[in-house]
Amino acid sequence: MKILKASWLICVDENSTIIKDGAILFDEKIKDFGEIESLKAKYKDLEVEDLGVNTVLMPGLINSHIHLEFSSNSTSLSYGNFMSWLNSVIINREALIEKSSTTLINTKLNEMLKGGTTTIGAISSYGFEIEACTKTPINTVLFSEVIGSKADMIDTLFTDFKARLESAKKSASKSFIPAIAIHSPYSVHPFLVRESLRLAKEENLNVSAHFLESIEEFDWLHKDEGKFLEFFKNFLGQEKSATKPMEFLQQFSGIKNLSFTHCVEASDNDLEKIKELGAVINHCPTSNRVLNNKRLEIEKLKDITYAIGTDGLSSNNSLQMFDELRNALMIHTNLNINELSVDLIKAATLNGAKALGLNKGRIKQGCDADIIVCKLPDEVKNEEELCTQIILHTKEVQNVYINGEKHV
Ligand code: MCF
Ligand code: FE
Repeated sequence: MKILKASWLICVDENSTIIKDGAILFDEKIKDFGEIESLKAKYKDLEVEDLGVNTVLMPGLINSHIHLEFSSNSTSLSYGNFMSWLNSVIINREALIEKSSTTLINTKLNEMLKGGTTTIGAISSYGFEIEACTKTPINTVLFSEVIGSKADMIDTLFTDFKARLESAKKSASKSFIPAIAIHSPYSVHPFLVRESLRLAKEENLNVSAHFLESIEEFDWLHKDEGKFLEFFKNFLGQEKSATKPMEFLQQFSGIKNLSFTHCVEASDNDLEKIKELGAVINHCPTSNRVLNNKRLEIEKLKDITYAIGTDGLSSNNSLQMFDELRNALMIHTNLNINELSVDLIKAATLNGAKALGLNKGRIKQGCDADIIVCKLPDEVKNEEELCTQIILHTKEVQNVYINGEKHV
């Protein structure tokens, strides 16, 4: 067992507790924490490792929504509006997937680890990132994705989805947890939604879905019109949406660990339903900016929990959580920066753990010891500014512990 001591300890709890000269005692779980002097007095025989000046101990970062399969993209996809992006995905998808090798995904995971990410929620359409995810120390919840709305294809699509899920299940472990993603209300046939949710309930699997990220999706789902009408007519000969947003949401009742990604066009009623379902919103600020020029109004969410995801390199220039947090700070201009920073750190740790159903994301007795150490360039005098300064100044972290083991 080990005691680590830093200048600050961010606990991430209901009261946003921050402890000056704080310390944590842990093996694979957190055993105790508090002010260094009280821990020293309690555990006289244990050695203390002082992490140095201007250091911060906090829970590891949880990237609740990422697509590793698109890791080879940098400039191939079009940004600015959702339809251009979608068309560019259709054109470039095969080439991008081809280039996203296990070696490339390994490299990305390693960079993420150095940046303080200790857990990811990875959306998987093909399953070829499984190998890299089972080898990285980063905890992975792997969401096998069901997608497709063509009626004459549903049997094939469902069989393929189940095969991918089964292959993920073969690698299941404490740090690799198979789960289910339903791509979105517009792209998944109601039969596939129903059957994959049935499976999720039977096997008690986490579920995640993209939900109302573009105005085009809103117009199509609510009114059967807009740019999606053209798209569906041309590609699938379909003129009516198969579901309404509320009908889609209703089907998720009874899922324990549930999250919806984006939700920037969700109505007040939709948000009310999301709250009732106990779901978490995965907030991907950069993706929303580049694909849809839209900001999730987090100030309207009130008691809906939101977590932070980078999405994939298909809609971001970085997979680093601290880059994403900096972008979040810059787009939510109507909120007090220091209060927002405290909220964002919680979103990137404890709320991510809620989205993924994990006993992580906070410094509390009994929680998994996923801990990072940030090193600030200089002294922070005001506790109120600590989270802001960390978000502004951290690119790589000093140390990373996952399940009590040191990896950086
Ligand atoms: O979250 C972003 C934007 N919205 C929807 N899908 C994706 C995103 N990044 C990657 N995707 C994937 C999705 O999982 O794109 C594929 C799906 O497999 C094509 S369908 C839009
Ligand atoms: Fe996504």
